[in-house]
Amino acid sequence: MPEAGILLDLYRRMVLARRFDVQVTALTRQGRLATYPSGLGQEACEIAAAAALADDDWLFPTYRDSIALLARGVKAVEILSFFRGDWHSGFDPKQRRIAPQSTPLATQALHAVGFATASKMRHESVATLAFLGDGATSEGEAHEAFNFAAVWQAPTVFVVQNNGYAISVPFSKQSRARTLADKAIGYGMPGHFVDGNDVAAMYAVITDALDRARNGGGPTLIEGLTYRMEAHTNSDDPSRYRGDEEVERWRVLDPIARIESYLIREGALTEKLRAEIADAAEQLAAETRDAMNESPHLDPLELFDHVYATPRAALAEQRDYLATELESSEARHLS
Ligand SMILES: Cc1ncc(C[n+]2csc(CCOP(=O)(O)OP(=O)(O)O)c2C)c(N)n1
Ligand SMILES: [Mg+2]
Repeated sequence: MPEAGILLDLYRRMVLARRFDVQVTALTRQGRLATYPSGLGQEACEIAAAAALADDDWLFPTYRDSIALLARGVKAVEILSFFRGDWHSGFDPKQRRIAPQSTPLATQALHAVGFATASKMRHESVATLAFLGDGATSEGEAHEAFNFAAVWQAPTVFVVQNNGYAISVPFSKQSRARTLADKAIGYGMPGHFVDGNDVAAMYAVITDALDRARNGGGPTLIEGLTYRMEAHTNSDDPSRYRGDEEVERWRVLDPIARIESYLIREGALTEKLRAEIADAAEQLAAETRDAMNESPHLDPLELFDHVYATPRAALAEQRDYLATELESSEARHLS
């Protein structure tokens, strides 16, 4: 069991993450963001991974993992520029050592293995951690990443968040395997099936796997069994494929409530500290709201920058066409 100081830090980051997540979902309803895949209910996996990573390690996240970025220190407004429809990620990957959030399923797992292999060849002591969903494990890229990570003994930790669904497809239609962690045997790496709503367990298992990776022990596949409490994104209606009883069964296993009651029982979390953390979470929500209520100043013509070092004629033509369109629509607005 990690020591109380670490558990308190995990608890604090989970509370902030949840408040952020709830706030962002509200902002999508107000039309301030195009889309948001919520991590509500998955805080134990997300925060344990973010906290277990060393400063020099790299995180390879998916669209689902915004709260892990937050927990690793990326500013809310930088995370959200992507979900506002900006065409590139709003944060500098090198600053916090986080790759851009990947939407094409499982591609980030290959990037994590490639990056880790390069680091190993340079004799650096760096591990990479790739998040994947349960559905993503059915992609060819996941197989390629698992296989070559094991063959090359890449310092990569795969954290599969089995949240029960790939949009509307339940896990029972995704895999016949007893657990996804079992698949590790076939690739020749250790696999761990973990209660993904137990932050202490997730933190302990991920920390060990990262240490092992950094010390030349190769990759590990970790499956955290958890649940997506919200819709897939704000454009999904989960009542079409799952019942309220199932959601309520998982609500009882809420990862924040579990660690909170443990820390209170142990005397580590006082009422004063709990209130301070709640205040910090409210402040984060208010800052996020304020930042999102300002409209971004985006230049649609930026789309054409950085495509080619020397712009091609066809692209230059399209750029001119868009510039004329924008000028005339501006003129229409002004008249
Ligand atoms: C290669 C690819 N195919 C299909 C999609 C469409 N898609 C987006 S999310 C998703 C479900 C993924 O489920 P899972 O891996 O369990 O992750 P979760 O959303 O539950 O976190 C699908 C099929 C995609 N983004 N990329
Ligand atoms: Mg899933």
